[in-house]
Amino acid sequence: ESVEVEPAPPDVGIQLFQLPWTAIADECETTLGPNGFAWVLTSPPNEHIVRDEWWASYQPVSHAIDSRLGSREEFADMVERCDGAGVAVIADAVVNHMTGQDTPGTGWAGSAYEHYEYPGLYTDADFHHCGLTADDDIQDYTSREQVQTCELVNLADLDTASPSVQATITAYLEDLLALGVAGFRIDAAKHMAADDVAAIVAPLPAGTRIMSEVIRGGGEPITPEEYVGFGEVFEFTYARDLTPPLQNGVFNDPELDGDRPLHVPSDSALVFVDNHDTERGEARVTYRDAAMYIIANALMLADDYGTPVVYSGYAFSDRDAGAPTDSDGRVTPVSCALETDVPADDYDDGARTCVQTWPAVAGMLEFRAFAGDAPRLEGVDAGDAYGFEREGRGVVAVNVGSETQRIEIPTSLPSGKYCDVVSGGRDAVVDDGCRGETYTVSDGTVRIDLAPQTAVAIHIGGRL
Ligand code: LM2
Ligand code: CA
Repeated sequence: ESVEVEPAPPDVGIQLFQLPWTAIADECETTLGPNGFAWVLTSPPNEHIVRDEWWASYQPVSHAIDSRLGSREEFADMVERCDGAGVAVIADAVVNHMTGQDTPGTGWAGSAYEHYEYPGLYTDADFHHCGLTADDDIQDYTSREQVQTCELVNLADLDTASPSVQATITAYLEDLLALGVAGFRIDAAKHMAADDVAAIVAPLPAGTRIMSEVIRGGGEPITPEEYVGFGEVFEFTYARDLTPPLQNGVFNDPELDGDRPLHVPSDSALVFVDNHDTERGEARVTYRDAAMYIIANALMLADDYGTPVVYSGYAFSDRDAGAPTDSDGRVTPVSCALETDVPADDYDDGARTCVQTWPAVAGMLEFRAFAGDAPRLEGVDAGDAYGFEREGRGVVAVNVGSETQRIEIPTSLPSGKYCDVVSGGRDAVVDDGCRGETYTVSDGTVRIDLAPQTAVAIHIGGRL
């Protein structure tokens, strides 16, 4: 009768958007490590133009690791402290382009630059001048040549096919590896030929994680599949597919025997509910609606497809607004407190959402640790509710409607009383009780009465 299942730390990442290195180091020790995150994705560490908007980070003026988010020393210290807490660091690598500024200037760390001149680093000959559009900007996303050799919103487009440009970019990535990072998000990867990215990362040590951002676009010739040969890719289809059921309560099981149309294979896929671009764009479910956000994250973290990346940023009403800064212009370090930063009803602009501390999120990481590689079984639909089992390991159920909904899910979990990790968080079993709700499995079924807009998740490690 007794079932012993050892939890295995899941490969789950978290993007801490525009958070300074000193604050990420604190987060690794106080929240990310304890809650079981395997890695953290930082914002770009490169020297950038001096502007208040968050997107200054995406306009490099040199490959110096010195930015509004912290110095090189602070970056190195963060990696060391995160490693000590069991959290690897993935750096956002902006290497498709340099700035989009037409007028010369001086960067955050003092480097002089012009649009196509970066002294000691790149000169005009190192850039594409595509000559395909009036201003050399990308206009037609159905043209591979435009997307990869013209300029993305005027950003000076590096000639990434050039061996010397490739070598310079590789040296930048090697510099970050020397500071201990485990890998990279390759920003705007779609705007570089897959062969160029492959050549840039080929010299890096085996095991370096390469996470290409290739936004899948209908009718576009460049696909994420082109980039899986040398690493993982962010699969934008996942969040897009997740949204309609959350809005209309009509859940359709994904192809449970492996193939999901318009998805890269599970091992190559990084999945997310939203990121810093989509929360300012296409995402319909964000921190602004905490109940639905928790449901979306619970479904993602319970799923057997892909490597989930949780997102944690700051509240904003102006899409360009940067994170709050100190008087010296550096982004203000803010720490989230474990178990106290539950989602707020309403955030002031600039307030950190601290999603890494939400008990429901921490509880779902624990669920995933127990779910391991158990397959996702066929789901059950009941009104606006839906749920599924990870075979023999756990059951998740959600109700996206405005009425309480009963759902009965067949399960091979052993009979008994289980502690819900969404309401209870991680380590919810205490002194033979549960910090959250409890649900009973009997005769191969669990019956759950789901309050409006809630999720419930029970797992094999949470039997009372
Ligand atoms: C990305 N991935 O492919 C980033 O995730 C995304 O956040 C970046 O856009 C983009 N690609 C380039 O790295 C952001 C932001 C843009 C911003 C750019 C450059 O979403 O709004 O563009 O960074 O900082 C801004 C202005 C734009 C202007 C451009 C150049 O919004 O109007 O274009 O700077 O000065 C003339
Ligand atoms: Ca390009």
